[in-house]
Amino acid sequence: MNISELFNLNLYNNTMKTYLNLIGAAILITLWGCGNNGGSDKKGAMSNAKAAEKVYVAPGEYDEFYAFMSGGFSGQLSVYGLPSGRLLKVIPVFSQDAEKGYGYNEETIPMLNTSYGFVPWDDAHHPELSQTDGVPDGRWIFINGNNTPRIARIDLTTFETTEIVEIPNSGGNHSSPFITENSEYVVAGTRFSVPFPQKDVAISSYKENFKGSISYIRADEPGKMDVAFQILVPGFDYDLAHSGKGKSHGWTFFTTYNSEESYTLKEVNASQNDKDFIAAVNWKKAEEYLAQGKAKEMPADYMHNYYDEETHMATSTKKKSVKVLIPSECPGMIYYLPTPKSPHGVDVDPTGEYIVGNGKLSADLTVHSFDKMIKAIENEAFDTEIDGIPVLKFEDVVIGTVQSGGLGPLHTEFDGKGNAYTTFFISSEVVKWKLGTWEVIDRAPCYYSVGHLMIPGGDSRKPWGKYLVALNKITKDRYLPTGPEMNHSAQLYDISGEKMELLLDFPTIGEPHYAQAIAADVVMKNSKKIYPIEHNKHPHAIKKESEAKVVREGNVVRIYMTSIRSHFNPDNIEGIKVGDKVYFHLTNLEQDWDTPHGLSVMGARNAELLVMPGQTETLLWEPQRPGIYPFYCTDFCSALHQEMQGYIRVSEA
Ligand code: CUK
Ligand code: CUA
Repeated sequence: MNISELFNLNLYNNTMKTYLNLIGAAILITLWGCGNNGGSDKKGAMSNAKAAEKVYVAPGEYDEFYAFMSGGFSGQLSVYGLPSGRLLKVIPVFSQDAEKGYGYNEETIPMLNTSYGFVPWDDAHHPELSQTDGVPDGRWIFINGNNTPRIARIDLTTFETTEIVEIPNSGGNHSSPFITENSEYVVAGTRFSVPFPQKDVAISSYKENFKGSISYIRADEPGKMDVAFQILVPGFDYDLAHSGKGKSHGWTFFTTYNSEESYTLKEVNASQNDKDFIAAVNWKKAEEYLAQGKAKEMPADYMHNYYDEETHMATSTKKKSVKVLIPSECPGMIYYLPTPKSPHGVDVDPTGEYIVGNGKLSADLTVHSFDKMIKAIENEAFDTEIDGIPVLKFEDVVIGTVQSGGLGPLHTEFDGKGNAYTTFFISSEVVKWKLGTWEVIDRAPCYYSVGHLMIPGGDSRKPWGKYLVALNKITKDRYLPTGPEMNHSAQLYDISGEKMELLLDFPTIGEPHYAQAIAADVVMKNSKKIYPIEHNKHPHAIKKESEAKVVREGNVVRIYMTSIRSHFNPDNIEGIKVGDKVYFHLTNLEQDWDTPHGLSVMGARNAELLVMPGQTETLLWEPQRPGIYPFYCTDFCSALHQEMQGYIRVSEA
């Protein structure tokens, strides 16, 4: 049985027992025997008291880091404190959210518009913090929608999703949204190649009609996210990416697999090549070509949605075309670096010199050198060309191989002290190794089947280091059983010493593919406490209780309502008829931190609002039958919260 068969077995029959037996007890003993630290108990942690002390955050005290974890199939982003592992918030991004009303209230429904219509659920994989000079700066965090290709911006002053742009000519927006050093761009490579532009063709015409795309999306100006340009590339699967930093600033590296351009799902077809490629894109060069007018304007349907914090409203704008650069017409813009065995993650070390390819069907990691790559390009030492993209020679770019002793490497992060940490899915462990010498220093088991890992700042120029979080795919027996579905599991390791030490397990929201963390003070100092009411430019806002009113135009009824502890104004509403479209425009007049009010209306499809201090939100209600309808505040706001209520009378049309 070869490694790729093992990998498949693991995916489809993933009980620990099955594949552990398959791999064989011998490997296990080698791997895990040397992975455990002295004094660890049978569940993998160091002595309980010592570990507890390291993760203990006393009541009323703050965590040292914010950690942002993707929600995977939940379409959300969750915020945890580290080292405590306490859940601080769940931010809806590509999901309707019954906690915050996102995607239910009229203001945020447009955020989930796409060229396919309203798509309120997506699969979010990779959060990526904005950067200045290659260091996370705490302004925004971006995350990809994988299914209906999109990228979102979350504003870290409010922890709310404020912008979503769709990616055209893409299917499965997986290698996204990795960021460039000054947040110039977030990138997006398509996982599925599709006809470019989309059209109705036979699937078997793949080689002729299907193309990949690599997109650069302008990211540094809120409200202006847009596809700056796309690069038309061969029909491989573009899996993951990371941008260069320091000396390699101006480049982005994308892993590819399926360089056979196979269109059936049988792995025998898609993984027969010994080497796939890392695509190295010189985006500064692409910018030059763009400025010279080398791009073709091609038709493309996509949507841009923006939530304006002053109007408290999202608007959607349709886009009709995109600028496309063709590699054969733009020499020097993109190269292929051969990389063994279906590389999954590609990670660039803090100096920008080492480009680590994690060949998921392999035991070894391949490290390429940026300097060697530049030299090979200068010498035009190309092996061949694919659709105008020069393929460099493997030996001209490779600088090291890490003989890990693990199986199924996926992702690598860095501690800023010359060490790298790589996850191994099949052998379920993290391996620590040294940059430059490629020697393995330590290994620690993960419970179970780790995917990504995250070190605070670990993909940036200046990692904070200190902790490592393993994001595990399988939970099994780690927590009290909760039926067939167990929450996914994260594990926190102390990496400040030579050996990794397991400190804590904590459950996560959805499936955390990737995560990012940042020193708490960087984000905290800009965090907003209220929306100033005097800045509220919502078209249906009212600024005082005395402005409350009910306005009818035909069958549209607008209720301009206020909330302040602890009453609504108006609180008795008559004159509503069956068949009316009733808009509750609720402005929360509070100006204190953490004093939202809710509004719920019996029988309303979108049910509830939750309005922050100084904000206006709108609930649409189309009453179906006559009667008396109570409404009330859903957020416990004062001792008189239970009295915060009212009645609406609905009459026959
Ligand atoms: S992928 Cu999930 S383990 Cu979407 Cu980043 Cu590698
Ligand atoms: Cu307002 Cu409860």
